[in-house]
Amino acid sequence: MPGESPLFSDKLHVGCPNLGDRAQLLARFEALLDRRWLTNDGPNVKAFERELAAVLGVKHCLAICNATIGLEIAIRALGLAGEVIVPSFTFAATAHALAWLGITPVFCDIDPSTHNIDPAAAEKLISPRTTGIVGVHVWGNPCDTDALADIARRHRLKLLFDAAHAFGCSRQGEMIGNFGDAEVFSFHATKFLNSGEGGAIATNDDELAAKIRRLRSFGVEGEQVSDLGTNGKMNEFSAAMGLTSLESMGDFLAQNRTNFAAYQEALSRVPGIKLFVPPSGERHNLQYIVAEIDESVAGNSRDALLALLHGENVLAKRYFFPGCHRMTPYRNTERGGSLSLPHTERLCERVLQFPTGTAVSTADVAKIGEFLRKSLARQRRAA
Ligand code: T4K
Repeated sequence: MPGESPLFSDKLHVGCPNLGDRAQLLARFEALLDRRWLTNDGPNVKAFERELAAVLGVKHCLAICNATIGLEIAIRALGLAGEVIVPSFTFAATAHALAWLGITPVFCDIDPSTHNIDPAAAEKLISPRTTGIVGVHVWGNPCDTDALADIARRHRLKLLFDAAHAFGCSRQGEMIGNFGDAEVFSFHATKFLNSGEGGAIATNDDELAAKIRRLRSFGVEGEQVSDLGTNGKMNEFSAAMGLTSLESMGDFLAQNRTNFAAYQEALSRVPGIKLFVPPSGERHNLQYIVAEIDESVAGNSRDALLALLHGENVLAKRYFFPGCHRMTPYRNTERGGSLSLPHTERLCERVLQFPTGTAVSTADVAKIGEFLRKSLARQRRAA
């Protein structure tokens, strides 16, 4: 309420970093300083890659400086060109990675029940210039990998997954990291598992892995420069952070699970706010608490709710507003602004993410729920 102190004295963020054991991290920093080996395939990077591959059950997992560069490297390694089909409902980085390489992102609508690319809609967008599909496992919920793989096979397209949100998630019991030609994870500070900045490309294809390895290090092979590469290497500090985060992954997950249950309970009493529930029977990191706001029931638009929450220091987010096809770099292109993607556009107006992770307690969640319940009820009575 205006004039009153906010619900929380400190800001509650979506994406406040999960931190592993501080003493262990500092010990790793000391050791890498003592070794004077700071980057270029150092022992922390090698260990991080081994551990990641073991967790995912994948043959190759190559650490990268961030997922955006990871996507660019994977796109180049797969030889994508011309047009690539991608959902508009994703973080700008997915589309940018394509456009940055001179490829036209062809924006596709989503299945509103999963928030992921709609395979049938994707198939309709295939043209003679199409070379691939980039699916995004939005909020860590797996895409329909079978349908997309079938389309890719029939049309001889490459299939890449942006798995930035999906570390530790599974589809039909198989860990994300094993689908398509390759999958790209993000270990950015805001992610379930973080290395400060960082990412990884997972693949079961030996040849592709060898190419990715060259491309992330200037295209160098031995003393020769064999490919047009870039610098996508992860440094030893990030890998130390990643290794330390991996050791605490169980604690991160436990907190996310408890918070998710608390949100389920708290939001069930708030009409018009529907929590997005991930598929049951799968592994899921629950790093995003996602809700859809039905204005006609809640009595508030999503943006009005956002302002209300921000006033109380609950810094909810509205990923991925307004949808890539309506963002400045794309909206005036042939494939952008004139496009109608009804499910994407509707979701972009309704979706909201709430804070979770190890910096958020179940008591915080209960307070947020109670605040929403009371404020919206008061507003409904006044209307
Ligand atoms: N593909 C997808 C589908 C993605 O979602 C992303 C990134 C990528 C690809 C590319 O991955 P990377 O190249 O980043 O590895 C954030 C993240 O920066 C971005 O990594 C993430 N997705 C995206 C969904 O969220 P912003 O613009 O929301 O970041 P920012 O700085 O506003 O931070 C979010 C909240 O977290 C803030 O309220 C503050 C808090 N925060 C942030 C940082 C960095 C902290 O409390 N501590 C911190 O250290 O994009």
